[in-house]
Amino acid sequence: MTKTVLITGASSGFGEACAKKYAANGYKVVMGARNVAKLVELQRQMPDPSKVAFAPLDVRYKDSIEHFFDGIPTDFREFDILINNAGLALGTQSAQEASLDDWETMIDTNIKGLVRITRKVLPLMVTRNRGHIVNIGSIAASWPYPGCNAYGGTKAFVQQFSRSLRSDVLGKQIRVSNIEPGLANTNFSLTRLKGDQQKADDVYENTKPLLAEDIADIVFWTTSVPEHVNINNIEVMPTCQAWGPLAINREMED
Ligand code: NDP
Ligand code: 8X3
Repeated sequence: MTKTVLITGASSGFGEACAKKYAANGYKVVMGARNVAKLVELQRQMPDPSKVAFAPLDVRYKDSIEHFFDGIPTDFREFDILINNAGLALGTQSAQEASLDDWETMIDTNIKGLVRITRKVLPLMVTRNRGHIVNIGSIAASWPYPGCNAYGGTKAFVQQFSRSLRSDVLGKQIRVSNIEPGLANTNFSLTRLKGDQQKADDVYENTKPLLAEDIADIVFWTTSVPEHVNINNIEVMPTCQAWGPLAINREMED
């Protein structure tokens, strides 16, 4: 039987690449995002547009989530895979200077959006005793850097929530995976830097970052291993990225 994958944040970056990957592999694909024009265009580009459905989705708002699920055609509602991908970073200022509004938007999107979507889909998976939830975390969950503050905090939530979900569904044929990418060239930096294209380009200058397709391949593989295998966590960086030394302030006064 044809499997169905639900992807949040499918209008760009990892979500778009995942939508294309699963569609190319014969899945029925359900896409949600705010940029509906992009979803229309994506559906048109797919090998079989009749196997692709979409509806507007803003994961920050409960009403939007309800309308999204109401708008999914009935023959697309048996979700085999949920890819909780919608998310963003806003700002790179240190914690004492960062915008509290930006922090709240990240929390509303990356945490509250993710748990609300999960809470809609997981009971359906439990009823069918099948399913796979793939959460898109970040290396920022484990490895802090200046300016990562609330963003890293949201992804640390995703990491621990993913593990906790596994504990809760133990005994069911439901898998949960957390994919944690590092530097990846998508619209992520343009969003984080509030539309400053030059600064966003600078983030990737003289690097060979991950591409959205790299992450889509990893997500697809994660859901393609035999059903008795659960990939708990994958942390992935481009080869050009690694950890820095611990920072030490050497200007301490006695
Ligand atoms: P993009 O900016 O390219 O894509 C972000 C996607 O999230 C878009 O489709 C956007 O759709 C969607 N989105 C954002 N806010 C909302 C919302 N309120 N409701 C619904 N959808 C929303 O970035 P990426 O593809 O890189 O980001 C995808 C995920 O990967 C995020 O969770 C991000 O934190 C994570 N990540 C990114 C990394 C990177 O370096 N690129 C590395 C590690 C993790 P729309 O605006 O149409 O709503
Ligand atoms: C995005 C990766 O390193 O910019 O989650 O935080 S990083």
